[in-house]
Amino acid sequence: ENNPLKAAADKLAETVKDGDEPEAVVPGKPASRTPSLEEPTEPHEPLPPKSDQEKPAPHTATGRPTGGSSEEFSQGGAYLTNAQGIRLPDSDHSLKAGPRGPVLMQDHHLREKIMHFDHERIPERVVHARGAAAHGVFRGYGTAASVTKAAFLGKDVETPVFTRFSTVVGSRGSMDTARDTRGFATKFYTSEGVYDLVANNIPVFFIQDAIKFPDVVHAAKPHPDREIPQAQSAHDTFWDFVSTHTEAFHHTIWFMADRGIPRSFRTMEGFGVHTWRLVNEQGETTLAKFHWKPKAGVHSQVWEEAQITGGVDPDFHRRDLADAIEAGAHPQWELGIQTFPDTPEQTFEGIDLLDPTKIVPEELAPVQPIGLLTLDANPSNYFAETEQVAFHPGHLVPGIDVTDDPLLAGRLFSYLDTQITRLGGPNFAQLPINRPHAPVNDMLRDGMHQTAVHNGVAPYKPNSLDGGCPFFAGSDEGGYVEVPASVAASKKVRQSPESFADHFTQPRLLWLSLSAVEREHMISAFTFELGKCYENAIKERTLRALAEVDPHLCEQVAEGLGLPAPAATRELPSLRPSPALSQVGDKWPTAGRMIGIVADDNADLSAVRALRDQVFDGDMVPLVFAPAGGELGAGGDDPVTVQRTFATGRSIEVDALILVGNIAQGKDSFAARDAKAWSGTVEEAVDPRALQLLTEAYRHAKAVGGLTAARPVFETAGVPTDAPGVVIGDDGAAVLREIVDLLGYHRVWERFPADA
Ligand code: HDE
Repeated sequence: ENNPLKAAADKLAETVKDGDEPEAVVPGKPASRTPSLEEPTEPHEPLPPKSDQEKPAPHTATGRPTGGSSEEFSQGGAYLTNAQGIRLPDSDHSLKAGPRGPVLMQDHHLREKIMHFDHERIPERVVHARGAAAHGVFRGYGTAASVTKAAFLGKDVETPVFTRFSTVVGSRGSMDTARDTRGFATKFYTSEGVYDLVANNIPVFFIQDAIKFPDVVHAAKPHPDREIPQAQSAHDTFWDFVSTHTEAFHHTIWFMADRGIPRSFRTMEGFGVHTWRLVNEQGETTLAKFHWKPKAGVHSQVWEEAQITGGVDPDFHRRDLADAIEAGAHPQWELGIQTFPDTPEQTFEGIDLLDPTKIVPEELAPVQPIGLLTLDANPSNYFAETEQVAFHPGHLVPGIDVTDDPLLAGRLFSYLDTQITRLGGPNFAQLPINRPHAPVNDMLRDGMHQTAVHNGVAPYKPNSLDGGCPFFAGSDEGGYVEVPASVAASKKVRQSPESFADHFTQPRLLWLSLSAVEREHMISAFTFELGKCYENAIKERTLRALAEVDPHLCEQVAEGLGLPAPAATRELPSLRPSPALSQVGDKWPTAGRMIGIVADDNADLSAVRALRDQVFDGDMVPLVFAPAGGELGAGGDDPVTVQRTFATGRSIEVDALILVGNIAQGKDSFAARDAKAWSGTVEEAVDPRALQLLTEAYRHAKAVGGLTAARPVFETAGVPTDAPGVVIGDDGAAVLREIVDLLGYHRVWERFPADA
């Protein structure tokens, strides 16, 4: 009945034409394979295997089928077995000569269990080691049809995707909130094969030529002698490199801006960085840059918040992504392109499009939306999916081609190469997460970890033994045909073009485009990072570079370092700012944001309940904070579940905070004792941990509110109740309404002293 060989043979019989002897192909009997003198010319499905090439038994010892989809290879059956499917009576005790005797070498179960465990880890990615990922769907708008024939961008075409976000420098176990660039890599399982958009959350890169990648990464990674610091750029080798290699400055200034400490993966932009070449049905080409725009808006943490988060919740971004998806708040990004005419110069408004350290301001070339990404499912196994996914900028579909960007050229080599080490051989495309959803007939054979059982005798072309299979596909059959772009005839040189030479105009453009508060953050970031360096020469050299960006920036950082501020070596250009580069100013949807509600047993619980319901009604997430776990009003009619105790919760988790009571505890209460252990004092009328929640949220420019009963907490904390973004009132619903309005701007930016 369910015989795959017969099915294949039947299918072939349908496609074979008169005179092709279809009757000769019957399961269990050898197919007629009289070699013809000429290579066959008609494409058709692969020939079925010969009888002596049949696959191994189609079922495992546990009764599971061996072939086909990924699930069929994973766990099944009600009993614990070893890897060979043998059922086991015990997996807790080694085989011993008596209960206190020596362990016997013949214990093959012990040996297999430990052997497998010993090899559970694979090498982490050399960069982007720490990541989190999700499944989703991409829907094309059809708006890109005039510039690219890529099928997945067609109107309402839905393509399954897998997106992995990452930090760059830290190891797999490092914290999520380090100041760093973030990776934003998406695998599209399109009908034409896999397309990978391997992007970052910063639109430019440190270097203009891939040959320098090991240098920048060695400089950013921990020092080779002590292997510290972990996941940090704030150390001598990084700033040594950046200050001596000023083409890195544009990328560096971007991650010294708030972009280096995103609030969430959900609030990051993504950038393809390089200029790509798009091709339409007519074969016409257009140059393009890819942008991901988050529907939730671009939003970052503030520095102290990021540092606290690194300690109290190193998995902050990973948790945030998974929780949001599980709660049904599916994050979305719009994919857009900036397009430029494919002229022989490959420049736009004087910007060299092949230079990956340059942006094209959106005001000069608008980002035009071409599709929507929705992440709607968490991985079911971190290792199988997030760890084993293998991205590669060279995974391209017809309609998207490369340019001569020298950084891209090196990437096209590097990603495949690194997977061989990381995934243990060349067959990683067969891993379930990497498998294309389009048919694969690649003639690649054997190698470490080969899991396919290939049929046929002729994995070469041309052949006649396998009926000429597989066939070539030209453009008309969906083949990937490279654009016959001209290559400049020139002498071989190790040189960059003169148009790559300006390292400071665009960093200045970013500085000039930021709001006052973002500039303050950038000054603090440079001051912190350089303050962590030991060598004065490195600080002084970096200050000289900052002087080429802006005198105020340079002077402020110099003051913080206690060093003289150098002057620029040239007259600084006056530039038109690009408002699109600032994260501040827009109003964004508040769905999916977290609201902390702080209460204790003495608080008005009906107000807590009402607030919680209203937060839910606004598609946001309420988190009830209280001195102890369990329930508020326990034993009553409608107790309130506590989600965070003062011991387990910190303000960093919430976007806004509302206090319902005055959180004052009797001296003998658990809360008072716990608070004493925490702060060494119970003198304050208000629990010191509630004060900390409030002062932190206030300092981090979050909207904070309270019912009138909570006024003493604000007074004891020294938080002025008339300050921007502080809302006190008798009506909880009204307080929440104002808070939500403030949340649309992400933070109460007016609260920061900003005179930059
Ligand atoms: Fe990568 N990069 N990269 N990179 N990159 C890797 O590939 C490399 C660059 C990016 O979630 C590695 O599988 C070189 C730019 C992301 O699995 C490696 C150069 C951009 C990820 C590699 C660059 C990126 C990587 C390490 C300069 C943004 C994580 C593990 C020539 C456009 C993908 C791996 C994931 C990962 C090489 C520069 C993005 C070593 C040589 C520019 C998002 O192959």
